[in-house]
Amino acid sequence: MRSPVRVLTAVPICDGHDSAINTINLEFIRHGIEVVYLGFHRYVSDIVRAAIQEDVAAVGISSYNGGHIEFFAEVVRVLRRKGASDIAVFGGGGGTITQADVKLMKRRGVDQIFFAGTSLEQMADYVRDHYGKRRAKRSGNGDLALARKLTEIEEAFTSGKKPQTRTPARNSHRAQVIGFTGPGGAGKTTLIDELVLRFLHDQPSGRLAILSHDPSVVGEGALLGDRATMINSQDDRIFMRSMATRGQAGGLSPATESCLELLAHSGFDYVFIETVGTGQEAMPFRSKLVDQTVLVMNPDYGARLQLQKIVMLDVAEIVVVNKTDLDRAKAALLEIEQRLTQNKRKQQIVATVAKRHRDRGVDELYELITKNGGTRASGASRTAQRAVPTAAKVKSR
Ligand code: B12
Repeated sequence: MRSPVRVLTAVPICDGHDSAINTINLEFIRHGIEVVYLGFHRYVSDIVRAAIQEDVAAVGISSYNGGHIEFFAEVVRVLRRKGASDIAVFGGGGGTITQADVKLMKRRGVDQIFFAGTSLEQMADYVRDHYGKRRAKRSGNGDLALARKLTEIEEAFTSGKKPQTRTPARNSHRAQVIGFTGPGGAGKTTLIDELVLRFLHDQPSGRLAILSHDPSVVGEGALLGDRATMINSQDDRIFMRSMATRGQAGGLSPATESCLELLAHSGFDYVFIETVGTGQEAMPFRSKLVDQTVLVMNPDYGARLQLQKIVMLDVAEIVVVNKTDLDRAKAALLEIEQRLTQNKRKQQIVATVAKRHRDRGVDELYELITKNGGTRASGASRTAQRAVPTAAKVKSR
């Protein structure tokens, strides 16, 4: 079995027309394509960086506000300059792109432009027929080569082979790996992006990798949309890779462990791994996979009894109650604290409002993750501990 075709889609800088690309993304997914969506109002440099890191076969741009001749050509030019000329550039913009414009754009290396009236099916077929070829190996040590190695690992799993990965040297640097999990809608992606912002300020020469997951069925398409939320993470010091679960239940993909092993030994200071939104029974990180586990919860989990059923509350080193600006937050913090006390382990609770700029709870979480050298709880003998905010402290914020 072959891996699905992967493309990146985006809307250029100063352009908020995203309704066309949203429709096209959904049609691509329906046709078995994995779509990494970067969002609207995006710079050329962000598009090229994302295309390289995600190792997509092509970049699809939807442009309505003019400037398309220069913008598309610049994406082609920068891709070539970075050694990624095998990534094709295509797109559309309804009646704002004329036949004469397209002639010029093609001369500058754009592969294809679709005019108003083209059916969604025709465009999806074009992508599958033209961008589905197996990619050649890339040598070197940079992001370009790393991204291709990750693709090779994913492809090996899809075709049922175990990937050939080299065992890292004993004393080679290994990144701190932090696993983030929790139910859908708890705010994991926004929280990670805020932590990345703090990392970029705090560690001016450090590098961090993100491995982010979205759900998909075997052989089907997927919308890999975390980049559209992770605005701060679109930075040269951040390597981000979006993965579809490709049929595996539990929050991760069959290839996650091997990809993580590679990333952890690729010179990054940290690797943040984000699962898809998980259910009560999920325990996505086996002990050797991550150094610390962060469970991100929404205060609206229902009745208190529900907490007894969430397995990750027994396992996570840090429990984040996000969205503590919601009415139920104070009660949720008390209930979760009591639930953790039963475990008699060294677990921490942090209250955050990740969507709020400069949130103190996110600052505290960043400190916990980076400065304390980990909070790994090793035995049942430790007492439950709430180092960070109490419900009362949250109220006073
Ligand atoms: C919907 C729309 C809006 C909505 C946008 C909603 C949203 N979130 O996207 C609203 C009302 C908000 C809006 C606002 C504005 N709009 Co407006 N808008 C349109 C409109 C009516 C439709 C565009 C669209 O979505 N088409 C649907 C797509 C699916 O079909 P299509 O365009 O025919 O595209 C085909 C192919 O090109 C292909 N395609 C398109 N993109 C891609 C990408 C890929 C990867 C692929 C493979 C294919 C592909 O798919 C289709 C296949 O049939 C057009 C007019 C028009 N009829 O085109 C104006 C239009 C684009 N808007 C225009 C303008 C001026 C504006 C505003 C600046 C108005 C203002 N003064 O405030 C603002 C700017 C908004 C912003 N922030 O950037 C102008 C642009 C003029 C120009 N560039 O010279 C247009 C052309 C209207 C006009 N005739 O004046 N707009």
